[in-house]
Formats: sequence, structure tokens, C-alpha cells
Amino acid sequence: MRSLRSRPVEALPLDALAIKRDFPILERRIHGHPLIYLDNAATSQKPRSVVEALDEYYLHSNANVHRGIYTLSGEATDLYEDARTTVARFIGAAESAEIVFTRGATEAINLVACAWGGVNLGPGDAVLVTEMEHHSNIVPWQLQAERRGCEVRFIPLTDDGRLDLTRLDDLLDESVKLVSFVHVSNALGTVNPVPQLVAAARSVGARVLIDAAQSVPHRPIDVQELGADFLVFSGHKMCGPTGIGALWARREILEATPPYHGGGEMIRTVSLNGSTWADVPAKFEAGTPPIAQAVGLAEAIRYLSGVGMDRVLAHEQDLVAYALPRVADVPGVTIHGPLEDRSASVTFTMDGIHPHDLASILDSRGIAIRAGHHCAMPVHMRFGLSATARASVYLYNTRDDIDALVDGLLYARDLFGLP
Ligand code: 7TS
Repeated sequence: MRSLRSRPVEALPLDALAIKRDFPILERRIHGHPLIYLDNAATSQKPRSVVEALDEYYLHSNANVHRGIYTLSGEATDLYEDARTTVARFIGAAESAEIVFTRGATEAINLVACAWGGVNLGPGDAVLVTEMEHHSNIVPWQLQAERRGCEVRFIPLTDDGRLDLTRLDDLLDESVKLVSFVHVSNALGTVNPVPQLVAAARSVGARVLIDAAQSVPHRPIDVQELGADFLVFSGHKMCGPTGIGALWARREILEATPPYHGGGEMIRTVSLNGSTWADVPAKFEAGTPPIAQAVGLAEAIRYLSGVGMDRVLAHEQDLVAYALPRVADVPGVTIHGPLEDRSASVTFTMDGIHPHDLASILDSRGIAIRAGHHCAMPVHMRFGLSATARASVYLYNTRDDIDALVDGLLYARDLFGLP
């Protein structure tokens, strides 16, 4: 299956202006200015082909899956299962049964925490996460800690926003049953050293979960190369619809894990005395699944594969290398997170202007950035910040967008009367 993955032979530069034309929303004007969308870490925009695939599904093939023995239901089932295969190939899974559709990364982590954690975590056990996690990779483990008496430990951060692995030996012992970490930080842009963390986890027999919400949309991912046990991501950050994402896990782990939610679709038999479960992945997909969303996600993957994930990554790296020194050169700006080996977002603060004011001044010029804690409060506490501003790029952003951002930051200083 891995050989079928779409990877261009060479990473020719992509034509971001042509790509921009595939995204109708980017033709909008906001307060009289062309929209410059720089909040891609929160959610991406959608190409026309994804919206058309949703339309086509609802207008021509809509039915429930795995149920009716009639043409439409068969079509909807094929589309849904084909989408699973498309996702599996995109991330190099060994088989499509290793893909569980969920509402997104958050639900996928909660599934692992509740279902896997329910039989693998107890008093005396620990889950090791990091201080740079999104709340969705902290809170589910804290809930398990309350329910099961296990402990949550945190790998601390260095001053430049990387994991401080010098503390790993103290934190990692045989009581750690799972090491769960973000591949690419949404708050700092840090790219974490997966091989090193996987090897460390293996040395104490722990399982590994990778939160790939900010990596699957932006770089080629091969779950077999990464070597983890679980990997999660969301469709809406990768040109797909909201309401769908995926958990990848090795088949034997899924088979050994009890169900998460109970209901239709996930059973083999039900009697008044008890029930038995469907095979994986259906065992984890109770109720009517997000069928149209799966169809849309598959179309998003075809779109991204058509561009080539190597080219998406190279384009974003070029944009961030262009953006970092220019944003840093604006008077009063501090960049947070590493300055090298980083991802597609630039997180910063500006002396004298609160990030929320900055975001609303930029909005008055049609520029959308995120301000706040980005669902990573512990990161902000670590650096003594209550909020930051974050500009995050995707395949349709251009150097002109970065220039507009920098002009907007200078304009904000003018407006506040700052030198
Ligand atoms: N993990 C990471 C690293 C994320 O960046 C996000 C969302 C999630 C998990 C949760 O994804 P969801 O689709 O289940 O909500 N991050 C952001 C963000 O940075 N701004 O808004 C959402």
C-alpha cells in the first residue's frame, strides 16, 4: 500500500497563486481589503473540489452506510470505505482497518484515553506528555488520572521552546505506560524528535501516541516510519470538512482495546444478556458515521496529493524562512518558539500592544491571525505570557501575504503611537 502513496519525484516549487484560485473564500474582501488568511493552524480553507464533493454526495448518493440493501446505501458505503482507504494510503497505514474515523484529533485522543486507558492504566501507572501539548492531549489524561488513579507527567521545555530531554531519564520509568506527544506544536511551531521519543518510550515498554494534528496537513507522514502505536489528526486542518478526523493504530492494539462508545454499527450481536463487537475498525464507530465528511476528507487528500506533500512542506518552509526575520524586525516584536527546524506558524508578542488588539487591527485590514492561548495554556504559563499572536500559513499563502502582515504590524504601532 505504501508504494501507492502520492509523492512527486522532485519537489518543484508550487504555484501558490494558482492554488489560491482553487479556494473561493480567498476571493472575499474583509472591511474592503482582500482576505489574507493566516490562521491555518486553527482550521484551513477548503478548495472548490472538496465543497463540490460534499454537494455531489448529498445531491446524488446520500444514504446511511452498512445498512440498506439498495443501490444508494451501497454507493454511500463504498464512498465511506473508499475514503478510509484513501486516508490509510495517505499516511502509509498497513491496511484501511487501522483507520478509525472520529470527529477529529480531540475525539481520537479521548478514544485512546478512555478505551485503551480503561484497560491499561491504573494506580501506580503514568502517562508521559509534554508541556507543549494542546489541551486535547492533556485534559483527557487528567480525566483518566482522576478516574483511574494514574499519574500524568510532563516533559518540560527549554527557553527556546523545545523539549528539555535532559530530564527524560527522571521522568521515564517502567510505570510509564504511554508517551503521548505533539509532533508539531500549534503554539510554538516546534517539530519534535519523533525517533528519539519513540526509542525512549520503547526502552521502558511504553506505548506511543503522536498528536499529528499540525503535521499530517503540512508534511508527508508515514506511520510505519514514525513507529508509534497511535496517531491522530483532524480533517478540517487539511482542506477537509469539519466533523471528521482519524485515529490510526496498529491492528493488534485496536483488536485488544474494548469499544469506546456503544450503539449501532459497532456490534456483532446484541441480546438482553449482553453484546459482542464488530471487527475493527467498526467496533470503534458507534452510530451513523460522518459519511459526507469522510467523502470530503478523501477529496481533500486527493487535492493535497495532487499538489504533493513534499511541495507543501517546501513551500511553507520557504514562507516561514521569509516571515521570521521580517516579523522579528518589527520594533517591539518577540518571536516565541525555536528559530530553526520549525513549522508553518510564527508566534509572537509585541511590546505595548495586546495580541487581541493586534488581531483586531489586522482584521481591519483583512488579515486573519489568531490571538490568545491557542488551547495551550501551559506553554503560555511556561513563558510567563497570558496570550500570544500567531500567524500560520498553508499552501495557498504567498510572500505578499507575509508582506501585508508586516505592514499591518507597523500600522498597528503607528495607531498606538509607538515608535
Ligand atoms: N492537537 C493539536 C496540536 C492542535 O493544534 C489541535 C487544534 C488539536 C489537537 C485539536 O484539534 P481538533 O480538530 O480536535 O479541535 N489546534 C487549534 C489551534 O491551534 N487553534 O485552534 C485549534
